[in-house]
Amino acid sequence: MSMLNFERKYRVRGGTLIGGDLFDFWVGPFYVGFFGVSGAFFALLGTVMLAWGAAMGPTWNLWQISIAPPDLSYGLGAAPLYDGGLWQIVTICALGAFTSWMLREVEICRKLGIGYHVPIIFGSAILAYATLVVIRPVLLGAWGHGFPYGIYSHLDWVSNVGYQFLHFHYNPAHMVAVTFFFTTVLALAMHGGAILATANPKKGEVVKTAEHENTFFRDFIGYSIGALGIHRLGYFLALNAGIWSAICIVISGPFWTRGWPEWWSWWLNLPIWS
Ligand code: UQ1
Repeated sequence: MSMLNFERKYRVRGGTLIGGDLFDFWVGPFYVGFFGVSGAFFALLGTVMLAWGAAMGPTWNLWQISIAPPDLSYGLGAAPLYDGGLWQIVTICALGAFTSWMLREVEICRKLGIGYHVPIIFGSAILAYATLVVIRPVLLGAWGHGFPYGIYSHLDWVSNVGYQFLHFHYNPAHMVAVTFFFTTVLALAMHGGAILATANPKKGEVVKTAEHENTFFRDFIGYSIGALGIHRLGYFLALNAGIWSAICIVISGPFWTRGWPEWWSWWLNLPIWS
């Protein structure tokens, strides 16, 4: 596979966290490294476990396949393979694969001599997943509190857990998380629109530069955050979306057991009303 012209500068040796030069190689355009090998191992093993569970299950309908966690009665113990054990292995493989991917990102950052922004923000996505299937189940005392691995079944789980707290939209941390998700998407849409409009003008117009982007937003909304600023803002918004998602689910059960609408009683009970 041929190299892109900038790769000669960036495809450099070293920066590995483990294994020295042993795994410091590429397959085509892809850096491998120790964590490329471990990531492929966990991803493959986890996928095979899911397929095995599907083969044992009642359906091959892609929408209905579900690999469920153990019954609550197993607590935090290891469950039999066909009674939640597969789910436990898949969970280990998923966390192994996600963490491998993050550490491979760290190695690539070290090769490039850049900061760790990318692996750090990917870590917030891993944190949100780990909160659902490890941290919260451990705090509640049973793996059975994790969500099932299936397309419809995980949606049913979200719905059921939501109704368990009467109305999950009253969870204040959920409100914050949703707001960060929506604002992330708004900012990314504005930024994508700005970059595409600047770089791909219509036929007959010249390609424009950063000052046109600033001018557009100053004309349009009276403010431009700037080329570096928009990326810092996007990073802040996306990081917080992951973090507040983790917070909103970890407090539901371990730290608040009643309906979320009732949490707002603190407002009605303020002494200023009497
Ligand atoms: C912005 O100000 C800016 O700087 C020039 C961008 O870079 C191209 C952008 O993509 C966006 C979306 C904005 C506007 C952002 C805010 C928060 C006003």
